Amino acid sequence: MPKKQQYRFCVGPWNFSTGQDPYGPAVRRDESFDWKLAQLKTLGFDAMMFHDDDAVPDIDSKSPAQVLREAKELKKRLDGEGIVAEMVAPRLWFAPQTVDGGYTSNDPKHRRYAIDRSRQSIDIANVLGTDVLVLWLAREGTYMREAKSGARSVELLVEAFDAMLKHDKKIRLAIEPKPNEPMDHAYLPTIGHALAIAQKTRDPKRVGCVIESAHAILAGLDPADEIDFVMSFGKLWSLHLNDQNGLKFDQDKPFGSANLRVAFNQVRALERNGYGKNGEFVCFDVHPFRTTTEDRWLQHLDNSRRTFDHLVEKAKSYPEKEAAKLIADRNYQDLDQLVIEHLLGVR
Ligand code: GLO
Ligand code: MG
Repeated sequence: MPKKQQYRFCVGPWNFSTGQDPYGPAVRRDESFDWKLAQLKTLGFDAMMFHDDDAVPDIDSKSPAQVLREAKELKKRLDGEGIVAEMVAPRLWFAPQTVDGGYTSNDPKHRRYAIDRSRQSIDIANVLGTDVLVLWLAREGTYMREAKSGARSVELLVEAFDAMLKHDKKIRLAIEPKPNEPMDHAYLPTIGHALAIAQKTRDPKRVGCVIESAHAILAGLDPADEIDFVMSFGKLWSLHLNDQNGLKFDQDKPFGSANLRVAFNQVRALERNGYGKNGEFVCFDVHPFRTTTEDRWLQHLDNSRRTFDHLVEKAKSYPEKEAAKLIADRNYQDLDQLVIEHLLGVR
């Protein structure tokens, strides 16, 4: 019997952000990791996402043995709080070695660094009890296209993914596509690109995706269509829900904050494809507004989860029969209004 669909929620430590941006410093106090961890259960979250250096701070200054020791200590703390590690992601965009990208850097030493660090992230994932390695390919692109060969970069990405798949027979690579920022153009901008490159690796069935709503919107796509598309391949292994007001910098607004209808359609797509039935989590990659004061700075997480829950109810109570009749009559004019009035709660 298929499992009942139910949602479990997840967030990363970076989502408790202090409000620093390129134009100004932090506006909220920073809190300890333990404090962040302790908030999760009270907010109704069951899991945490980890960059490798969230799990083991100052990771590059530590020996492999020390890194694993600290990962084991973290696992104990997570168990103590009843929190699961959802994924580990190598944070390859901070280090001096990855200024020009990691896997696609023109410098072989830097490519080696990126691959070694990714393999170490897999070891950390093993200790933390997750088989998902998230790859947000932040700097795998260029500021100007003449700086790298696009064709060679595809080969280099495949080489890097193959090295990770070879390192561990169980690990699944979940690529998180984003079209731009920090780079002018990224090499894997959409879910279609991620699925296509998976086919070139040594084990395509272990290369899948994470969708982030804002990233799809930045690519000019509808995140609900991206969800339907990747789920028809059985490859949506994680999800970063948030919102984005058009083609700007990556805003990471609370889920549903900019476009409730687009958010509703994402939830409908998750419902219709049974997201969560294989243990996948709903993660919110959201940040508080910079104007948010310290006493309200968990609200973006609570609000995103509440909006999600309400939209699940809206998806379940959507007047399917009435909609089907309008679709059969090709009466999309009234279908449009049906959706609007359903969301407004007046019908
Ligand atoms: C930034 C990304 C980022 C990733 C995270 C996990 O645009 O969304 O938040 O999701 O670093 O790798
Ligand atoms: Mg994200």
